[in-house]
Amino acid sequence: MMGGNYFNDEEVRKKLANGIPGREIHYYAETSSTNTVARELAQAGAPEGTLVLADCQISGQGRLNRKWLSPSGGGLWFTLVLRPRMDPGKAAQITLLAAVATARAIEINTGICPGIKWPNDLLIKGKKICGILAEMEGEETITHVILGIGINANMGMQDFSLDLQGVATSLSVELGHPVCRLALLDEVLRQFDCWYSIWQREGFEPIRATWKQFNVTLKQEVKVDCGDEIWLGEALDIDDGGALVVRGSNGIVKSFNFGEVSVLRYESAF
Ligand code: BT5
Repeated sequence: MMGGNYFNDEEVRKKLANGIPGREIHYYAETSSTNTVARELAQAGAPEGTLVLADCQISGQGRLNRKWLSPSGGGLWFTLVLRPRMDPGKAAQITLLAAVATARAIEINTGICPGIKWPNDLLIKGKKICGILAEMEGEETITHVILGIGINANMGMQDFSLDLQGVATSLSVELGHPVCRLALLDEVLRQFDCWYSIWQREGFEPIRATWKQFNVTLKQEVKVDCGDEIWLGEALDIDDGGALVVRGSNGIVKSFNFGEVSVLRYESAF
């Protein structure tokens, strides 16, 4: 059963405005994908921090054209428009930053401490609870980053398709009761704003250190799919840019950037 605490437009504005004054909020009962809407708003000049939230996404997106299941009442499906002032090479760090902020918010809000699987999955007992999709626009300078976050808050097991039932979970399944999605969103936004300003001020190192505390990928045997090549090895570290450093079974150490690869499998540490 999903939570039944459906969003109400006025409540969204009232609750979230308390935390972050002046944030532009666009709420939809139903939309295609909050990333698509946010991209259009960003191209039309929406300010940094603009939030697009939907109760239901008809065509929620994962990476590499994969689909993200986002039914009404089941979760938090939202996107932030960001305008970081930095070179495009560093913008990918936003994925790790968002993972840290979301993991921390879930821990504060529910008491459950999720693990972060590099680069963009949050897991509970090895099952996916949250996915992050950061899309960057601009070449020499970044015009904007579209940061989409999906959190399975109140999905019941029967709300997942059969192929997801073994690999996905929700906060309500893990807790045994529904969560208040708006209170959780409020905490995610607070954490995100906090970590985002740390990142702009101090760079990636504080994010990297906290990411490592939540991580469930390092010291694991991983299988990295680079499209034309599969790499097997041990995940050693993330480097100072956020790339995953893997020692292959042939002894060669190689770094992998997000967007190019995903860790397909790891032995759960739980
Ligand atoms: C992701 O992609 O994990 C990024 C998901 C981002 C979703 C948010 S929701 C708000 C915003 N608007 C959007 O349209 N998207 C963002 P990836 O690592 O490629 O994982 C996708 C895979 O996760 C799918 O192929 C499924 O196997 C699985 N999946 C789909 N829906 C899921 C769900 N609700 N919970 C857990 N796993 C899911």
